[in-house]
Amino acid sequence: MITRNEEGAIAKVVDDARSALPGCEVIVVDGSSDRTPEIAKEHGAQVFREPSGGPAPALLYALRASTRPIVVTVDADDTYPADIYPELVRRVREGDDVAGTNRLGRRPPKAMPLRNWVANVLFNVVASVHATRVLRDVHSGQRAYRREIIEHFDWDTTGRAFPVDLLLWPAVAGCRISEIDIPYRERIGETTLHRWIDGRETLRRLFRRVKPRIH
Ligand SMILES: Nc1nc2c(ncn2[C@@H]2O[C@H](COP(=O)(O)OP(=O)(O)O)[C@@H](O)[C@H]2O)c(=O)[nH]1
Ligand SMILES: [Mg+2]
Repeated sequence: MITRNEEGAIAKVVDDARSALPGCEVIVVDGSSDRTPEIAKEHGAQVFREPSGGPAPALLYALRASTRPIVVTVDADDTYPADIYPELVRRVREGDDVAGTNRLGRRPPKAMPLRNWVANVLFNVVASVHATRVLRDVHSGQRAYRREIIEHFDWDTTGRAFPVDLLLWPAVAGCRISEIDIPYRERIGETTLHRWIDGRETLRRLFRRVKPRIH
């Protein structure tokens, strides 16, 4: 996970991950000015200072930080359910390249403002047309990845919408993907979402010709 000032949520998120996935390594790539990194360490996480450049380079650093064959991501704000981790990992063990989660459902969850939900649904319609297969939540922060998937693409870590490509590129490349419907909770602490900037950045990623650069 990547963290910026998640003092109120980090202890629970780390504890929940460790109890849902016994034996997992918890990696936190942090850019906080509060006590998030100290708390994460106290709760058993390995903490790294983020490289410069914001959340996308931090996330790529986190994805590459472990040598385990399956890497799971989550926001450190307690919005995602911990009890779904074992199912995500099971799916990758059984052949998925990416097992994602879908927060959007048929109507907006209470924790998501209507206009965010509508924008997210539209983003996924565009992504699905682009990938010629159904994608439901290109902005989800909770997914499991087969390690080779992370290593096989030359990711674009500019801007703030990197999770979009983490699902879209494998989909376009014909990788095996699934998404599980999950409930989405109210976050602990303040969001870092910049609605308009992040929306524009998402559209840039969705509309450009996807040329996954496989190493
Ligand atoms: N290391 C690092 N983490 C960040 C940064 N910006 C956001 N995060 C973390 O990225 C995750 C997703 O951010 P969040 O505010 O939840 O975005 P939202 O889910 O779109 O509202 C959270 O765990 C944040 O703490 C950053 O600049 N650096
Ligand atoms: Mg979040």
